[in-house]
Amino acid sequence: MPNHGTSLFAHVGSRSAAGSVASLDGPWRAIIDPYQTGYIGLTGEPTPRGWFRDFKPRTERDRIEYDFDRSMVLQVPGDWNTQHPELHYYEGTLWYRKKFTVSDPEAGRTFVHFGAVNHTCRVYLDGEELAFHQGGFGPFAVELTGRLSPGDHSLILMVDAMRTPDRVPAMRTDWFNFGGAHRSVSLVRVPDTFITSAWLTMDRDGRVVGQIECDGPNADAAEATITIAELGVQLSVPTGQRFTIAEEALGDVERWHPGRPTLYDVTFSIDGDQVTEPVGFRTLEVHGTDIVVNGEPVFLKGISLHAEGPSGGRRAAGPDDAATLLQWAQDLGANFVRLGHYQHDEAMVAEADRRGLLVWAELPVYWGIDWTNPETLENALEQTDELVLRDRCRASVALWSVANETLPGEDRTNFLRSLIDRVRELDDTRLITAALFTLPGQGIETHIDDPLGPFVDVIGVNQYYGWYYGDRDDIPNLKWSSDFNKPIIFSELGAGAKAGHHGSPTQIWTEEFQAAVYDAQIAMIANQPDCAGLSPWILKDFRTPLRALPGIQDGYNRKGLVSEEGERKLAFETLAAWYRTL
Ligand code: GCB
Repeated sequence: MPNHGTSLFAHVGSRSAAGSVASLDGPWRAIIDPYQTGYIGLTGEPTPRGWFRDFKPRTERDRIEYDFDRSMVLQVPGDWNTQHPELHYYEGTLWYRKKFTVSDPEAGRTFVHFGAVNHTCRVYLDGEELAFHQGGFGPFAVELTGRLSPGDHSLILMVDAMRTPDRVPAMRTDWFNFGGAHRSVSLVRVPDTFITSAWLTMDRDGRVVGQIECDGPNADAAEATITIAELGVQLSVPTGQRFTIAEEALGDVERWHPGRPTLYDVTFSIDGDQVTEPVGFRTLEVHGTDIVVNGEPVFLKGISLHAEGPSGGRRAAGPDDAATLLQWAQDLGANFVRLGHYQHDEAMVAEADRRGLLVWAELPVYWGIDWTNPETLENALEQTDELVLRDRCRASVALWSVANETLPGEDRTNFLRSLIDRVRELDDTRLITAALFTLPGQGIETHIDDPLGPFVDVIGVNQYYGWYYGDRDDIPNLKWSSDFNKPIIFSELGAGAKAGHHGSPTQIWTEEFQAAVYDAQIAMIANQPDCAGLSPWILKDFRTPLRALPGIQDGYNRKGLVSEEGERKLAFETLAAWYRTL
């Protein structure tokens, strides 16, 4: 079912700093509802007396078979799975309720904004359904204007994390399907006509480009001003269309560069509204098989990450988790992070901006997508909008990745081309990539001719020589080439090891085995002329139902360079030592 009643806006972070955001984070009441009893009546149709009405018995005789006030408490933001033992593997429907009190009469417009809710979410205010959203990692907002008179209000979410074949992602993922309101929820107040999205970035030719979108009665007439106080810049720009500013108009602007991130506070104003975003300016190009930032070829010394917190095997949320995880990446010597396999928290990308780390941002188009289903494509496009519109102001974001390990075929290529076209429409300044699936070559040479190659700027290659296939001793001699004369990034490689498990380098699951695979891969990658970087799999062990081996995996993918609690394995230093030499 397509999304309805939702809208997108990009500046919750900056509006929060300006004081026009009220957090709804904290304790919410929750009811587990595996049979959707709160939604479906006796006849099998949606019932108007569903639990979203938040009814209370009015007489002694009244039969109401639920009670939010006496139900379990869940913290938001947070996945539900790690908050109560009975929810650990739960993927069905769960109801959330937050009561809040409005004290002032309404002025302007109010939205409830969700950082992300996995996977589908119906939003109800005071018993009325206002919106439906599908997609577990993108932000969305629902307008509440006209509904918030002073007094108490009940905000209810019906969230369903059930995997289905038509979803994005679909049935099988090698990560845990954490359910629930796992990112912040807030009430955002804006004026009648407000800025929904303000974008400023540097394009491949060093021009500053952007677009400001407004919504409201005066949106069409709105004139916008861009102010960068630190540079003494004030410029008028039109709204609702692309504009270009010569770099010279910004005066003595210092470039944002990996490792040397300069950010400027840029204020976008229209009559009655303004947002301020930290913006960095840098060029990003591909020259043959090089990735070039600000005119210099940059080798991407990367690491992949899941959005899992630094301890406790739970969904990551907020600035503290982002800071810890990205500090670990920097301890490794990384200048690049692959934020796999879906859109990460806004705080993560903002933190990468501040730390000068380049980012690969990714859509959850992963194994087993229903390529020919138009609703699946429609939802993938909605998720594309959410990904790009939220973060296209962030200098750190260098690559938009449209897919991971999808099997070549015409339907797949058509689907992914639609996503690529949409990304380019929203942001033609960054590089587009996809992590391609490669199978072991016939011998030591692998030539990539995936039909998606012509449509991306950078070829991502996931390969697991020395782990799923291939002889470790052959790895240093492997050769990689493609039809496309484009940069290749080894977007995945790695091996599993249980932290603290030691033995010989030939003994699987030991730290020594993992480190030996890294040694061999490093020897190989150092000699690949087309390779512009790597993001080995993965920074930290992460939860996944696919990994069952007792005593070793226990529900975790063990390819982390650190354990799920952050203990470093030997391979951490193997990779760090190589990165220090580059
Ligand atoms: C892959 C997938 C990744 C898995 C990894 C693994 O190719 O892209 O999601 O977790 O392999 O560990 O097998």
